[in-house]
Amino acid sequence: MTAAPTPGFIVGTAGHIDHGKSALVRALTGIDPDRLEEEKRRGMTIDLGFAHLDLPSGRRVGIVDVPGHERLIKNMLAGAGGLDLVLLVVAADEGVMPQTREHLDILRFLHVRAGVIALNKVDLVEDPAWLDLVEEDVARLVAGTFLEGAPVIRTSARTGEGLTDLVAEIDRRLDALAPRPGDGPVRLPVDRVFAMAGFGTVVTGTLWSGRIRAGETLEVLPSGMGVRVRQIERHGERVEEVSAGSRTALNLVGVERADLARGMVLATPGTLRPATSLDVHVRSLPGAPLLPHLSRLRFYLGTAEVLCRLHLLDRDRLAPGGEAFAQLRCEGPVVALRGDRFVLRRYSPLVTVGGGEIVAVNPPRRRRGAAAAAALADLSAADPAALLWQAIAERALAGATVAMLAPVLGQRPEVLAAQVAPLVADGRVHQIRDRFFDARAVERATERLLALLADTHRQSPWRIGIPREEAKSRAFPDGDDRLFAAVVERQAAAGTVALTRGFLHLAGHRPTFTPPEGALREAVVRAFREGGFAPPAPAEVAAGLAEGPIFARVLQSLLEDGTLVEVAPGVVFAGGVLEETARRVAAHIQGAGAITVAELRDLLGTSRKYALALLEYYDGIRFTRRVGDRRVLAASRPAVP
Ligand SMILES: Nc1nc2c(ncn2[C@@H]2O[C@H](COP(=O)(O)OP(=O)(O)OP(=O)(O)O)[C@@H](O)[C@H]2O)c(=O)[nH]1
Ligand SMILES: [Mg+2]
Repeated sequence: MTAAPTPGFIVGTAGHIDHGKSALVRALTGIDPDRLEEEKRRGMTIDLGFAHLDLPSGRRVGIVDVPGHERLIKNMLAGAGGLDLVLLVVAADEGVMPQTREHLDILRFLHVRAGVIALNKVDLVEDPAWLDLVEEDVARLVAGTFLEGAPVIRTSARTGEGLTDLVAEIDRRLDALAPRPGDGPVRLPVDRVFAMAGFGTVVTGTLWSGRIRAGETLEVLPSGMGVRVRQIERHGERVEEVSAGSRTALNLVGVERADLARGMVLATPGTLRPATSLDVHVRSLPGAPLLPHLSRLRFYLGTAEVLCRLHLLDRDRLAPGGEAFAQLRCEGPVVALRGDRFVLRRYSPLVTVGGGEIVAVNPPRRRRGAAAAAALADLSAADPAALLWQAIAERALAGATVAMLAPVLGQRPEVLAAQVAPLVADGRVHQIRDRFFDARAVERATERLLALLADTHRQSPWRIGIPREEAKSRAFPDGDDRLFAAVVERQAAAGTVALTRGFLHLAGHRPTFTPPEGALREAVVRAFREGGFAPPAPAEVAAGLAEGPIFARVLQSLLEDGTLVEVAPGVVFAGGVLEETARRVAAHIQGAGAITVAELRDLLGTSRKYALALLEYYDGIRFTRRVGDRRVLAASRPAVP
């Protein structure tokens, strides 16, 4: 086994049909990229072809050869996604042609970083002035693009002229390129799937990021199916591990050929999530038609093609050459990450109309308007820490673990754990066990809680406060329970709130009563006390004393502070009476071993209705325990129920 391979580079061809892309690949590598029988018969490339090239520096690069035919742009797009450097081929006899332009447009949208231009078939041109003219044309074409200033090498795939220079220039340009990230999650858009006799299913693709080791389990997206990598091939050689920037063939276990197709993505499990809605920045080509809001377009990302609609946010149409923040609503799942580049083509006729960059994956629906576009612009400018903070903020009071954030941000959980630490340290994010919360959201909710308590005290000074659970659901809707507990604890420690009989209240608050309320409280308590073991129904008490809201208020206050206890709906005992019955129940059970409803009825000289309500109440608070139709004392009963 060798040491971990360094990330590699992929060189791709581009250019008009018949300009000699495949011929150049063959001349440079000795490998014919046109592998299909139909391609050989028709003398044109139909689908992607692959080869590899050893450069003078000693590095071996993967080569992707694309078709030039205008009807095969879809295949070209599947190959263009993973390129580091493009070899733009322009036939010297024909010069710049429509797909020379269209391929260049696509490569610009995809942010291909570097390139070399081959002015090919120079053996067919005798007039050097013509070559100069074509070269000027090419210079005009690439002016203002990533190919401006790129070397133009005059070549002939037929005679071999210029090929040494071409190889040297490719090598030199790659020297200047930073390698792809090898430490990110695995991401491999599938470009080919086939079954090999006695070998099972094989997929090929360009590894965009991360590294894959033999034996590892990957996830197929969008289906989410798990697959194991049995064997890895890189440039036709078996290896134990591949890194980003490699043409890769994987022999997979646990999957049928029919379960896989071009357009799918293999990824580190849990790091990517299919989406149908995307926040994007789009740009339309100067020569494109006007694109109205809701235009139906074809969306290309990686090796995938999906239909979508363009939801313009701050305008009704995108003018040719214009740019805008927008949403794409896709008709099928796409596997995308922030920062990915994509291409848009018209549904019909099939022409490239634009492209752009993903700003957010599965974003909330945005109401159209300038504010939505401005929010998207801010989001697009945010740095990784700000994005992480925002992803946490979007989870509001429910909070998120790094494992939950990983697919949202397309990062490994351990990378996110490192990124979140400074946010916790500087107080922007609260951590409770393994969950993270936006400090601003917690702050707002805490203020809401204090305001809610103050409000309640003002409106209902006779109440102790608000039941803890009700306070949570009103001030911390959908909030994490541990977060709420932590906030209450912190506020209690700071002396702002307190908990009494399960009611949350501001620390200084005590229930207060108006003189009529105070008088009524005494009268109501007296009525229930006098009822003893057969207390009156609340409605009867009300009828004798005071009807209406004042009675309801006073009764509630007596129930909340425990002066009265509602043992069953409509059955209310005075607290002291209840203690007396409990003492009698306990004494009876200790003497007789158990108590029945009839025994308690006789013991209290009351009716069966009260005896039953009392015993069920004692069962409920786990003072007694029911065994058949008798009650015994519960093992760990409250001292005084
Ligand atoms: N004379 C001459 N012919 C060439 C040269 N390069 C390619 N050809 C011929 O041009 C024709 C097209 O070459 P390909 O390599 O298939 O062209 P391509 O760009 O790959 O075409 P597509 O893949 O269909 O877009 C073939 O007949 C080649 O033999 C060259 O440098 N000189
Ligand atoms: Mg070809």
